[in-house]
Amino acid sequence: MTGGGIRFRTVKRVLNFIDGQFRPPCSGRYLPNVNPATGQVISETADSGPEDVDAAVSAASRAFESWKKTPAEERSRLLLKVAGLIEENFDELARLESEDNGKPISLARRMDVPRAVLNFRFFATAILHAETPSHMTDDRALNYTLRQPLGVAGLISPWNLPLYLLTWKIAPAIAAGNCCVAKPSELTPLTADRLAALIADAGVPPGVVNIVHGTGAAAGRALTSHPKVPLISFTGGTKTGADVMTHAGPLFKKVSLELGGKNPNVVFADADLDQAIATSIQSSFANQGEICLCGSRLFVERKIYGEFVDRFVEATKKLRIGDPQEASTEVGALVSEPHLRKVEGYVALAKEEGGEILTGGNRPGNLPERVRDGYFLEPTVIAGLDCNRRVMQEEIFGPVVTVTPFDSPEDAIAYANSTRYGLSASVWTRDLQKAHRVAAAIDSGTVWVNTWLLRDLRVPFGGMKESGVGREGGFGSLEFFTEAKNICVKL
Ligand code: TXE
Repeated sequence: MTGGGIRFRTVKRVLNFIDGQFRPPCSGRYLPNVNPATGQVISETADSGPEDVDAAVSAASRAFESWKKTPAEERSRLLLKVAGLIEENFDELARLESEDNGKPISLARRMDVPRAVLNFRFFATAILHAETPSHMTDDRALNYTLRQPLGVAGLISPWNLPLYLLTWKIAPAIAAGNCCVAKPSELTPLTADRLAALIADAGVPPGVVNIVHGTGAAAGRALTSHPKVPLISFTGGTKTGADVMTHAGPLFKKVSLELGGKNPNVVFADADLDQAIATSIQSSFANQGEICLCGSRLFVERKIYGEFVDRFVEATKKLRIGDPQEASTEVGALVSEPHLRKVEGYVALAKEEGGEILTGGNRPGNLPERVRDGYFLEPTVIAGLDCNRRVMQEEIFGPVVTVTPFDSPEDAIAYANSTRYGLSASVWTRDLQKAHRVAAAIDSGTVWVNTWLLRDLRVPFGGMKESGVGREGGFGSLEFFTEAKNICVKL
């Protein structure tokens, strides 16, 4: 609506969720939230600071007194209710995730929302099967170990898999009997906002889950440095992880960090090439390459390098890039304009470093009208770079993959391990012995053999080197979100 040259437009305001109520931020300020596929502001997000975080921590501390005593069966019932409500609101959540992040709606439907449901179901049922270890000290004493919740968990999540990663933290935190204050990414607040309403609808008591929106520098840091938050679970960039440690360390918080990756994808000549190529297309470009587990460095045995690269480039060119809301779209928009510029900067750097762009590297020219101003980049394949080049060393986090030939398993292992990251890797071969040997030698928290992103929620998940600290997943998550207390009874 326009009037006298002034443009009025009302957009939704995303408020904080504290003590079971939606509340405006103390500052009264809001951050614009942009749909990256259109460049349009679609909502405004509470720009919270320490006062809001403090109010959320107080609410969580109060709620903890009764939540920690709530029987596991009742906690389980409430978490299952949340899972059911996410399922009932499946379509809306998938749409919101796609609009907020730029990802294809097909991916949100296939991955993000189903995984959010699963996260709640998995931990809701896991707590019903937890065991209490005991140790007999000959005939002198009986030891048994209680696992008790810590209190208020601080949960900081990123923008690439907003609902998926937020629920990966909230579900185990509250299943274990903690209350929490979650800080979603300021770039993608919409599904967190919807989840807050569903949590209230499910009957989870006020204060058990609190969500504070805002920037990392203000709201995030207020959480990592809050003295009454004894535990931080963080997923995000490695640089930000260092800042989290700087603030949480002196307060001796329990910290779990899931950080960046520069994951190798090693293809031996004896691999099933059809499968290796089809899956490598996914591992390179799914979610526009904005998944910490994406394989951004492809190493291919020299004997098949030419054939592999030809077929891989061919398949890359066929990827359908376009309006994320279209069911057939395979590659959507990058999350923000600054992020697009960062990724484009790496394409330019690759050329300076002597790399050859085999395909992609540009903003696509033939986008539909609705998304013409969005932050799109063609899926890009780069060859000819040495492993020590910056493009081969730094996390780009976009639809950009490098391809490099290797001659022996030893070379492949050395190349794979040549970065400061160690999150995940894929190895493609039909030789079982080689698969085991190479997988054991690669420095990363997860190694997939002849597959990618196949996740069993029971297994330990996390990174080596600068990809993180600690492991979550299965009972590992429940261990992280509880404190062990040994009780020794003299017999
Ligand atoms: O993430 P940030 P950014 C990588 C990727 C990307 C880079 C930077 O390479 O290009 O990180 O992305 C909150 N104290 N990954 O800057 O800043 C922030 O508000 C406390 C990998 O967008 O790490 C958000 O909620 N919190 C990754 C969350 O941290 C702070 C996913 C993550 O944002 C904070 C995303 C602070 N000082 C990016 N500063 C993965 N591992 O999956 C920011 N935050």
